Amino acid sequence: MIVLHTMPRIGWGLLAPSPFCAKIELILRMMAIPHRLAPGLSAADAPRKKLPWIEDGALVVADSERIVAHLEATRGPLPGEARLTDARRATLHLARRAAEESLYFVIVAERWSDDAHRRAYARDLTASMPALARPLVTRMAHRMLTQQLWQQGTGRHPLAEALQRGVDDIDAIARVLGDEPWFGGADPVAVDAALWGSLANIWYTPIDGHLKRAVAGHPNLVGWLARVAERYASDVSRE
Ligand SMILES: N[C@@H](CCC(=O)N[C@@H](CS)C(=O)NCC(=O)O)C(=O)O
Repeated sequence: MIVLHTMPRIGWGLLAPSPFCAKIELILRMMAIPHRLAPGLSAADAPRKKLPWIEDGALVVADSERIVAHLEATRGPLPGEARLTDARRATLHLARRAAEESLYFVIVAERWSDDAHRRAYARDLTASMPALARPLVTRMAHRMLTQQLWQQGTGRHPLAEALQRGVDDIDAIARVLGDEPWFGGADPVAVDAALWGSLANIWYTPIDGHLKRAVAGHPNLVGWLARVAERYASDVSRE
């Protein structure tokens, strides 16, 4: 049984309020691999100091990209992978990179740079904690993420400009999906899990911001988000 160290569920129809954690729980569901969740907010014990990571028997695997590669190598890839052309596989690789190395930081900026958004997000993220700890955890997370955004570069742009970069990523990802039901075409592939982790973390959050409006402008993405949720995450509370 795989143990998935992940961020705690906070509702909203999300498997996890982290694109990378949601991606790995979703791929485990898509591959029908038995697993149990070990939720927590701290990455201090994680082998690479980031969530998610997994234990597969005695083996520890960190980083969502490495985890997917490990699952595919040990359990076999999803059937749809074999039907991808090399060109399509390359396009999906780039779309996933855009989501995880560019859009991700804009999601964080939208959540944490705007006061109203930060309050809404932090309230639900810390809801299960003792009341006294909540403001402290919120302040620490805000400080850490503000530093990360600055060091990565997204935080050096005015928020409106950063958001536009995220909107451009979303527009491009919508074009990659086109009229297909899945990013894999007729069948879902691992990139569906990765992109759902990112886009569901925009679509299902209680933040009515630029990024959600950008997703709403693409009916193909909205339909695909619902398709994934219905097939693989219908048990997750929307509260
Ligand atoms: N490249 C990593 C990124 C994981 C990541 O950024 N995780 C965030 C949560 S969304 C984290 O653990 N942040 C804690 C920290 O930076 O201390 C992956 O694909 O797993």
